[in-house]
Amino acid sequence: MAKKKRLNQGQLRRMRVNAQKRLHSEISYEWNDEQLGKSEDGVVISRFGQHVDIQSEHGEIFRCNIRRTVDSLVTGDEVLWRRGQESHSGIKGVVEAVQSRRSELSRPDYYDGLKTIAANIDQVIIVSALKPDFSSDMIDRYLVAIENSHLKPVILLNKIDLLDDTLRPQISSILEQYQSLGYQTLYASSKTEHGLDALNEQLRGQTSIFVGQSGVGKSSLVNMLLPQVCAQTQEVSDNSGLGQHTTTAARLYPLADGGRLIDSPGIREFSLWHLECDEVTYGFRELRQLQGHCKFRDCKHQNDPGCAFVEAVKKGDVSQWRYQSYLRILQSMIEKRPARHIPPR
Ligand SMILES: Nc1nc2c(ncn2[C@@H]2O[C@H](COP(=O)(O)OP(=O)(O)O)[C@@H](O)[C@H]2O)c(=O)[nH]1
Ligand SMILES: [Mg+2]
Ligand SMILES: [Zn+2]
Repeated sequence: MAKKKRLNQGQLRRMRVNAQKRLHSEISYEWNDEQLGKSEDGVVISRFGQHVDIQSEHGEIFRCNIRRTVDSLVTGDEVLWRRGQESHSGIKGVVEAVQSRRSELSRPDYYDGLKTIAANIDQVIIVSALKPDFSSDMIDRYLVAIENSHLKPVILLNKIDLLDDTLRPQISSILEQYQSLGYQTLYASSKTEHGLDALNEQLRGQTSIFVGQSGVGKSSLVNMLLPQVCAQTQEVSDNSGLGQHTTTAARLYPLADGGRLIDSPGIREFSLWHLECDEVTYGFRELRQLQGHCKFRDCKHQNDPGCAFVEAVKKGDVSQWRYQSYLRILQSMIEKRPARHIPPR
């Protein structure tokens, strides 16, 4: 077998510089006014660095570059764009303006600060599954983030084909408790297509985003709902049980009856350190209403006398596991909050 020739540092560096130059000349292509058609409405399907895929009102997709005056563009953004008379290195138009957002879902990035994942969303579907692992802590973290974004959360348990007679009652009991807190819950299996109709019903006419750990089956659910799109899915390695990172950018899929569905990249961990403690409390519906009822204003809600939270747990108004999950989130915020600003890599 021929041995691969290894490139030295200088060659590698020159390759990188040339690639950068190529990229730069593509993205910095400046359209003249006469090369462009009239302004059209469009929606951002996906963003790749300095490029963006726009869906026109007629459903066609155009890869565009972005005017410098547009400062932030994410999946779900409504834009004004113009198509070019001809394409340049695959770029077929330019985005000139972005409409103001009805809503956005963001997550904190350790290096970049708060990053918007998608815009103009109505509901966030938290997808969980027995595999890679079922974690109500993870669901709670998503709920805190979603409640603080003032979006509607829906909890979906996927891969129910994996539930056996021991696990089914345990997991159902947890989901029922979320239901009693007022959260909508759904059961599905992208393998057996169980729950397809209910999910279609839930998504009808709305803009929804799937969030959840990598490997829970978000892209498989997209394929169940829209068999023609063939979203890329990944086998979960049976050894580690860990899902791999497949989807790199959030991607929007138009639904047949007017709704939109966004598949988001696997988010390994949903940090909450951009939130204040009060906002974490706000993210727990049953604790939110108790806020301000503790005896001491600086109550830590643990051993402090006259704590309304502890009282509510004792009375059974707040479940022990949700309260413990709340304390774990507060604890993790103290441990993981970056101590100082770390400059971008
Ligand atoms: N048993 C079972 N496996 C599923 C189901 N849905 C997805 N999977 C598998 O889970 C793995 C990860 O799926 P994928 O859709 O890529 O997950 P994503 O990372 O959340 O998008 C793949 O191996 C799928 O075949 C399901 O309903 N049941
Ligand atoms: Mg995926
Ligand atoms: Zn308290």
